[in-house]
Amino acid sequence: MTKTMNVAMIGGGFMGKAHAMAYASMPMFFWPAPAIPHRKVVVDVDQAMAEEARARFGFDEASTDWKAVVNRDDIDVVDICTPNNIHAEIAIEAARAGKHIICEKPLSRTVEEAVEMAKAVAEAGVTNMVAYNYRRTPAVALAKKFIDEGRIGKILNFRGTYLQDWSADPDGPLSWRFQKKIAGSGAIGDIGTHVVDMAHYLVGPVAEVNAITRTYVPTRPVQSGGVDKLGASDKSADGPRGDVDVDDEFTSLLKFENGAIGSLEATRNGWGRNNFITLEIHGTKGSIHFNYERRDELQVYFADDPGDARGFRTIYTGPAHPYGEGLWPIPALGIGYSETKIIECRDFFAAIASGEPASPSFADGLLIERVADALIRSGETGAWTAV
Ligand code: SOE
Repeated sequence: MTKTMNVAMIGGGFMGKAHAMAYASMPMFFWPAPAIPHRKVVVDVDQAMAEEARARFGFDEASTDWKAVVNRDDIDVVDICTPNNIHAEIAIEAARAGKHIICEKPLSRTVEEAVEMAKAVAEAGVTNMVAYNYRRTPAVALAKKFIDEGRIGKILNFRGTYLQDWSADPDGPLSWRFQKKIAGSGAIGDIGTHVVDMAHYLVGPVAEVNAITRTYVPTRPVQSGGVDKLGASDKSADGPRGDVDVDDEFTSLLKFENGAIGSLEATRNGWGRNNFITLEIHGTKGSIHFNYERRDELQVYFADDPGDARGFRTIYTGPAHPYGEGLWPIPALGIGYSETKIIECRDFFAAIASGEPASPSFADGLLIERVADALIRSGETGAWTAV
């Protein structure tokens, strides 16, 4: 009999929507499911928002008191979908209460917070995961399989980008994502860390970075209402403006511990790019290319193909590939953002059920914070900076 586990979700915004959909759909895709997540309580900043999230996302109860909820005996899992500034406080309280924890990315604003979070979950012995979902795109997991099988040989170079344009308009609202005290950093923490996670997953730990960081838009219109407004949908250019004190964009060179080299860049100001996450990896025996905007496809080149057949081939992911057993029955029917979150949910509950560590864990999230911190410091000094 599959166990039902009660989830308390803290934060009912964009990420709350993605996680709630995953809780509902995960057993529909992956059966037998490792557990049945039950949407027990959702917490938001005021009663009206919490009640709206409850009704919309299918939770039994709404609350505004995360501390009380996290300490309830009938809660098994705490899901942190809040802005970054309260990840640490909630996670540490939840760990002390013995709850399994999934936390949205980035794990924290600073390395210091991440150290405390990793320590708290290790001491409590609870399952812990950071929601870096893109590594769970089947094509990225297929790239990992080919790398682990040695199909592209020893990795020599990793080139990663994450380009978006939702903040290219200087009159786009001052989301919390532009405020250091809430976000910790800008493009580095918000989207660059996704690519660092995939670099760690596919290549190995980053050892040293050299970064250039830029803030192009120093002030933005203060946004109205309590809900984060990504992008320019709520323009109020004539209203008061507040300071942006994080990076808009960075570009960097990388050295990996295993000797591979590479580059990583991210921006939310790159007009025309939406969720342009690209990975290009070459090794001694072949190459891999992935672009999230064509996420059903993995481009691979194997140097050991016969000379007259060499060339990049396109593999459309489907039942023969990672996670294919639970997803759709025909290749290229379409992987979406939701599917990546459903797989993440399956892997998180599978880790709880098996007692094996989840991945990426808070300890992995801490390593990513160390890279983010090195990128910020290198951006300030211009020097090669050890992680
Ligand atoms: C905004 O840049 C954002 O919502 C990120 O915070 C997410 O992590 C990314 O998946 C989509 O874009």
